[in-house]
Amino acid sequence: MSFRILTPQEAASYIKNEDNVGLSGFTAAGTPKVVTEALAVRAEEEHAQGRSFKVSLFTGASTNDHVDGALARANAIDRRTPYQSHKDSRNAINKGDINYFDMHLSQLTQSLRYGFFGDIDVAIIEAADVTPEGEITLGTGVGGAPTFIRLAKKIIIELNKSLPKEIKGIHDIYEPLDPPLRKEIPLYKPSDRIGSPTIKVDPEKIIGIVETDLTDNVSGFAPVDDTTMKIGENVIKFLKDEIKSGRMPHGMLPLQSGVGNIANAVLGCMGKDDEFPEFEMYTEVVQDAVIDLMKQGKCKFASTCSITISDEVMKDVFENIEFYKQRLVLRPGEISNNPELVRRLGLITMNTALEADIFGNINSTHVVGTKMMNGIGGSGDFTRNAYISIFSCPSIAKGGKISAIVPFVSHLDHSEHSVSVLITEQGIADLRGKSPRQKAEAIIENCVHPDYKQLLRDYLNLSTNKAHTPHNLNAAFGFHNQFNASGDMRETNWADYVK
Ligand code: 0RQ
Repeated sequence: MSFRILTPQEAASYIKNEDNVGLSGFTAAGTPKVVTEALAVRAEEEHAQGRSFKVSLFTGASTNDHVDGALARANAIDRRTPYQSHKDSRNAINKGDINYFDMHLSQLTQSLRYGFFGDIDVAIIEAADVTPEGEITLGTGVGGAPTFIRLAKKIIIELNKSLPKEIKGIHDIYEPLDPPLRKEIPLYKPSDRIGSPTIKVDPEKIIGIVETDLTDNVSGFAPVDDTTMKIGENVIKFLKDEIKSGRMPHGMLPLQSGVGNIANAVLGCMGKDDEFPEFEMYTEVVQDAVIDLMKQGKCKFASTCSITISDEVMKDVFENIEFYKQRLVLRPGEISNNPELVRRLGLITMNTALEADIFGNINSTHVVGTKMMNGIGGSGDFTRNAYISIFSCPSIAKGGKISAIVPFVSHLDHSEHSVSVLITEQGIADLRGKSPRQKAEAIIENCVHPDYKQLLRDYLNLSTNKAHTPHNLNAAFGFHNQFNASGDMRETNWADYVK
């Protein structure tokens, strides 16, 4: 059948107040760009007439300014899951205007298939191509698109002319059966293909096509500075020691890397180190640094959910798409982040902590215990099931007023049981095989900033009784209380807590 060409405004008019809307993509990659802008305008018009208009938004991960930015500014989001990282949606979440529930990315689509959050009314899908028979070739990110497309009552396609049709073949679409019928997912190495390059859907469900040529417009990274460089070097040192000591089978296991400046810097350091071996990745996001590593021949293959790269690097990928199709596969988030596969493949996972405590617990999400930053994203999917799980972060934030390492995390995302190694620019704390007291000593001596070492050594001695985990529960949030009171954790005085 031939599809109607719609304007973004016409497409947005099919979306109703209180609808559940699913969007393709993962990060800015593969995420729709024009219909949500029109939806934001429509919401503002409805609000001006005194009518309520909000939708619930389900995505693969974070999105772009056209989605979380525009819809948050228009106060058009009711529920939001599983991950966001836009400053406007973050502010709306923390004000209570958006009901955000933070989920492990791999779990969203199964939860939707079981109906935990209601039906998917509309799916907005960015595509490189769609045939009259309803065969869709996605763009640079997959996320939850296969499930959103199958469950949605109506589908709007954003056909993006900036995507080459030759991208077809880079995707590997596989949706597992749900429990109790699920079988083993038959993937044994990062480059295995187990699904289909396209998604087939009843063309009757496609209500129309909106044409666009907007690019993903992924923002660049902060240049590598002294701190991120040292973190990168420490991660590489740790991994090279593992190889030398024979604790890393087959030379190197597949790597997973989180998103952001630190992750990009760590990967950049791998490229500069001639002794670092060739490797493969099984990850959810490929950033600019990975494309460089592929060109160098250092990264042999990457399985991912999205290619989240700057427009300049994307141009190179599109111009040499056949080269990259041999080295990249794009999978749904449910497969890129699948715990069964993470455990089977033996991933080395590298994620960033917002805050860690001296016992190895990690807070990835909450600023000073209460304000949402982004969300847990895929970090839990990977960390809990890793062969070795590494967390890294700068030892201090906000010019030293915040120690990223505290007595007790103010929110817990990854418990000490799932964290193998903590790395800052100060050094490496290998936590494997250590008791809580031994972990605390390793973290304080190797990872904590000099300004905070003595304060944390003193904290360990505040424990009121002999205990396996020597906390003083009155003082456990002393750093946070001090930050809230004076804006500088260095001014913490333990005497205030042990009077
Ligand atoms: O604030 O931007 O105002 O300067 O937090 O910190 O050091 O630039 O690190 O950009 O890599 O983000 C954990 C948020 C780190 C991210 C987090 C302030 C600091 C700065 C950012 P400014 P950095 P990054 C794969 C895996 C969870 C999801 C995940 C994240 C800002 O990595 O969201 O891992 N992870 N997904 O100043 C208060 C502290 C702080 C602090 C830093 N202790 N207290 N503020 N900051 N430490 C990706 C996906 O799942 C898609």
